[in-house]
Amino acid sequence: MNLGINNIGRHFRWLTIVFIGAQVILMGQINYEEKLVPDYTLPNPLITNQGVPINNMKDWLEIRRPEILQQFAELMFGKVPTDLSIVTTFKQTKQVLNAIDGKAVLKEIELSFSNGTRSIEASLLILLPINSDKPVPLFLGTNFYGNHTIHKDTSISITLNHVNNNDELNIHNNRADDASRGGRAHRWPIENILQRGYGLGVVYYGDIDPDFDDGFQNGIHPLAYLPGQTKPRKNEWGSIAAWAWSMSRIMDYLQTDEHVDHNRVSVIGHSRLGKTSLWAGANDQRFALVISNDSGCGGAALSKRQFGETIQVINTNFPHWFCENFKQYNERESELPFDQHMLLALVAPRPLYVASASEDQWADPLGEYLSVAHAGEVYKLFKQEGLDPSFKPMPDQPIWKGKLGYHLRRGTHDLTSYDWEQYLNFADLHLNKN
Ligand code: GTR
Repeated sequence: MNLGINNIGRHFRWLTIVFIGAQVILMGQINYEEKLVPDYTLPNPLITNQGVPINNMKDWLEIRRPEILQQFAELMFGKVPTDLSIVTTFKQTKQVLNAIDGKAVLKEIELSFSNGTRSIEASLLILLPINSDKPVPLFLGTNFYGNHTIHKDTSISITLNHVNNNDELNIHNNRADDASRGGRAHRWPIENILQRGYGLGVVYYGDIDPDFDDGFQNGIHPLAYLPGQTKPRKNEWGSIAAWAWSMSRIMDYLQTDEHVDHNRVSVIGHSRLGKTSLWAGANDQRFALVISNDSGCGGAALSKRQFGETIQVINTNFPHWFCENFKQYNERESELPFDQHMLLALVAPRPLYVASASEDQWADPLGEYLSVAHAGEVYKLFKQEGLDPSFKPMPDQPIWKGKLGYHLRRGTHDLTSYDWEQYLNFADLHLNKN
């Protein structure tokens, strides 16, 4: 079995140090026992930092929501630099009228990010149902190994940027080629998505910022440096915030695409990219539906439970994901002025779906459910039903109340057609597809 760096933590339970090549992976002391979860108090999303209760939608939207958003930006994901001088331009580089075995119109849009002296390019792949005569709702997602991995269709371009090696996908020397075409197709049931009347947009996250710790020398970050600056400030964007920011730039493009109904765009991501979709959806209210698949620590899971992956472990193994300020909470979860239920609450009153997998204890499925349930307090302000925190979700029995959806899929850490089936049904219900 090839565990790969990203899966190692799922297989070791106690203090473990693993050597992979030159890299040391610290797993820390991982708790998987419910009875060992420490006593914790969740901050109330409906009380301001000054202790003022929030009891109406207006005060939530105008006072408390910006306050929470600011805290997550400042202390966890990192702010997009305020003096950002990156200009994003879009250019359609390809159109194929009968892609995906004649089921889709395929477009590729080149996104170019430039600060005037330096630029990087990313490729947005858009697939639209072949016979749609009106703008379609669309799922927008990020992928781990390149757009060409989501389907074997040879018209999909292969990224020239750094790709993390993966033996199963035949990716070596950090370069992708034809050998990995369709290698992640099981995560993207494209035919079903198209057949249900939805479009799909995907971007390879490494086009925006390669996913390894290089001190922020490659990808989008250096484009924002002021003269003499060599890394983001302590409160400035890590990689997740950069990936999420790019989702918003893609949304800028989608607003100009007459084939896409930009009022019905759902943002979706799995695992670290589920953390990304949550942060994108929290920041950008143009996303009509926000979906987090197995996002775990730093995503939907409550940090203060310290169940499965912890802040210290994630910051050690992936020092580039969050901002420098977040490291002060390593082994200090109790001092965090927020928890992840407040990140989810930032999506309110828009529909939100969180999913877990029963064998993905590393991501703390119960902590993910509780997070949605506690975010419900804010949805209630909008006269929406919430989920009951004392309820124990059962595998393969989705729980939907009001604008909130949750399921615990039986199985391992993955994005499967079962997950997608729920997301499509939920989108049908909430995005009023006709
Ligand atoms: C893991 C990491 C998780 C999750 C996952 C993934 O190793 O610890 O937080 O993000 O990677 O993205 O696949």
